[in-house]
This record gives sequence, C-alpha cells and structure tokens, in this order.
Amino acid sequence: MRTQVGIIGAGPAGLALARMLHLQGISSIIIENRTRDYIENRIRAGLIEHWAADMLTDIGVGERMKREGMVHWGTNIAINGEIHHLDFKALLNKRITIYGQQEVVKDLVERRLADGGELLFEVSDVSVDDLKTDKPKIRFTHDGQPKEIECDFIAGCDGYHGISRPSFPADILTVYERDYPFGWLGILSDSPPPDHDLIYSYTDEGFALYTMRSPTVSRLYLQCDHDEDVANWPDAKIWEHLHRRLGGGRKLQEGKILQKSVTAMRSFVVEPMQYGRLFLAGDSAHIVPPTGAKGMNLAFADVVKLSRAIEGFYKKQNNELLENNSKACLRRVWNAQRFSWWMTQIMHRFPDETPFDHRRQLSDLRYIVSSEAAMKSLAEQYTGLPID
Ligand code: RFL
Ligand code: PHB
Repeated sequence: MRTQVGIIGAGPAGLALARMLHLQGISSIIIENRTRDYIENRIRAGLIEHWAADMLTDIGVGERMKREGMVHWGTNIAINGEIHHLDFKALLNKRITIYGQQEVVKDLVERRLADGGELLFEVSDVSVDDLKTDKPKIRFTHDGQPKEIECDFIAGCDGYHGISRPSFPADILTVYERDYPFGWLGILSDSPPPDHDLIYSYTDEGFALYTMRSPTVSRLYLQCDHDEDVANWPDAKIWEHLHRRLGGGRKLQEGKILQKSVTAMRSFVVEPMQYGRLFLAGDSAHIVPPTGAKGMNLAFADVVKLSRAIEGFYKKQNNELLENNSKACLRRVWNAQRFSWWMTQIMHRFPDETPFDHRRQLSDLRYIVSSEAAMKSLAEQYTGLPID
C-alpha cells in the first residue's frame, strides 16, 4: 500500500489529522488496533475548548456537536461547600462545549468514511521502519494477512500505550513525568447534573467534579486513592461522598450508574516529538491529569500544527514547519502541563501535605474566586489559548 501520510491510531488526534489532510488534498491511511464499536463507545473526555469547537466546525464535523453539545459560558468553583461562579462571558467572551469524546470520534469516523478515506480497524503486530529515510514504512497484520504501507510521513497518534513512542531509539527521548498520590473515580449516571455549569469542588475530604454529558446524564468524579479498586466503592458510598462534597445548598439527584472506572493521575511529556519522518501527536507524546481538561484539546492542537507543517511541505516545498514542529507543539504542551498541574495541586488533598501547604492552598483558592485578574487568568487558560 502507498499513501502520503500513514496514521497510526483512530483517536481524536489521528481522525482529525486525516480530515485536515483530506481538505488539503493530501492522502492518508489510518490503522487502528481496536474495533469501530470499541472506539466509538470508549468514555473519556468531555470538554472542548473554545477554539477547538470552532476548529471542528471549520473542518466540517461540528453539526451534531452544535445541536447536542452543551455550551457553557462559565464554571463553578466550590471551596468547602461555598460555591463561586466564574463568568467567562463577562471576563473574556469565551465558552467551552461539553460533548463526549466518543461523540467526536463517531462524527470523525463518519466523515472519514464519507470522504472515501481508508480506515482499517482491528490491525495487529504494528511496527514502523526506515524512519530516517524519505520512504518510511508501517507494517501490520490485517485480516490475517501481513501488510506494508509505504508513506512520506508517519503520524504516531496511537495514544499512551501505542507503539510509536517506543519505536524511537532509546537514546533520543527524554521523559519528564510526575505521578500524583491519588486518582479519580468516575461515574456516568442517568440523572441530571446539579447545576447548568460544571462544579469543581475542593473539600477537606477530597476533590469532586460535577460535569455532564446531557441535561439528563451526569458525569461525576471523586478523588480516590491512586490504585483504588472500584470494588471499594459500592454505589451507596459513591453517592454519599458526592452529596457531601457538593455543598452550596445544591441538591444532587441520584440515578442509575451506567459506568464506573478509576483513572490514576499523571503528568508525562517526551521530547522531542519527532524522529526522522515519524511525528508523535496527542497522548502518544504527553499525558496531563484531567483536572484542567486539556488532553483531547492538546491532541487537536498537535495535529493542527502537524497538518500545517505537512501542507507546507507539499504545497510550498518548505521543510521549515516540519523541522520546527516538535518545538512548536512542546511550547503549548508545557503550557497545558503547567496549567493542569496547577489545577490539580490546587483542587486536591495531598496525603503528604504539611499544615503550611494546606493553608497556602486554601488561600490560593480564595484568591481565584475573589480577584478578577485571577479569574481572568484561569478563564483564559481553561477556555483555551488561541493556536499560534
Ligand atoms: P487516544 O484517544 O488514546 O487514541 C489513540 C488510538 O490509537 C489506538 N492504538 C493503536 N492503533 C494501532 N496500532 C497500535 N499499536 C495502537 N495502539 C493504540 C487506540 O486504540 C486509540 O484508538 O489518543 P489521542 O487521539 O491522542 O487523544 C487523546 C485523548 O483521548 C485524551 O487526551 C483525553 O481523553 C484526556 N481527557 C480529557 N481531555 C480533554 O481535552 N478534556 C477532558 O475533559 C478530558 N477528560 C480525559 C478526561 C481522560 C480521562 N481518562 C480516562 C484518561 C477524563 C478522563 C477520565
Ligand atoms: C468531563 O466532562 O468528563 C470533564 C470535564 C472537565 C474536566 C475533566 C473531565 O476537567
């Protein structure tokens, strides 16, 4: 098989990249190791930054998001039960959209198939070769047959557990990481959210986040232990903690729990994001703790930059953007890392914190909800900085 860009992974990064390239007349083949059904039903992110929602509309996959997504012009921060509203509209005239990642994936898959683009599911034994040449290769098995794609470029959009990052020579990559001493227990509940906007709730017994997928379905998270076993959280205990951590006189309606899972919290970056003609994008190169809601948005930002660089190569015979791609992506990645780390440390209880840390943290939270400059700074980063 032969294509211009071989894309490994049909997550938000790989699928959006394929669509952007298609709009520029650049061919690609996407290979994915899971089934279509699996990737279209995997429950993960939900928050789309202002520019990213506009980008999805610009590339022609925003129709259903506009109909079904929930637009929020603000958010709530609760401190031990006291709820404060941050008004993004008044502060910056910016919004965020709540629309499930799996819905974005469904829209992108449908668009890809309507474009007549190749998208192979259930591939296995994926490997890459000849990365330092101008004809890099992807090898894999599909339908029991060994296959090879010869391309001009490979986009490694295969997430944290993919094969792209481990295919870099060992001495090329520097890893920067930080583990947090807690995780998030997340549930999807068939019940309305407690407020129109999200509620990020700091309490002395731990963090909770009240978000949603629709006016009748809530997505609720509780700070829990790092390697928590979901079996330690029967439904009644989850609701008890969610009621206690909400505060502000709000009532939380209970509902049938449709899904329950634990996510460990981690910050992770590799540098550089490129080796020869293999370019990493999205979670294959970096992970952020979900407190800042930046993961999927960063994946989109990476592929906006990568598609522009690839377009520069084909349309203007210009290598400059490709050579600078890793640097350009990492500037935004580190900014998102800093914000996600900051949101995480401000919102959670740390088991090893000192009384000084605790007092400082509460003071930081009070500053955010009382200073217009501080609220504006948070709002600017949370709704998403424009792409340079
Ligand atoms: P993905 O989505 O992991 O997609 C990678 C794809 O590659 C496939 N794959 C392979 N394919 C072929 N060959 C191989 N060898 C392969 N190995 C893997 C995988 O099956 C998969 O389909 O990465 P991508 O595209 O970079 O997208 C990143 C986002 O998925 C991720 O950053 C977000 O989900 C993070 N995240 C959030 N991000 C936000 O922007 N806003 C949020 O509100 C938000 N909330 C969250 C989150 C992540 C969470 N969890 C579960 C980690 C909340 C949670 C709880
Ligand atoms: C979500 O809706 O799943 C969500 C929203 C905001 C976050 C994390 C997750 O910070």
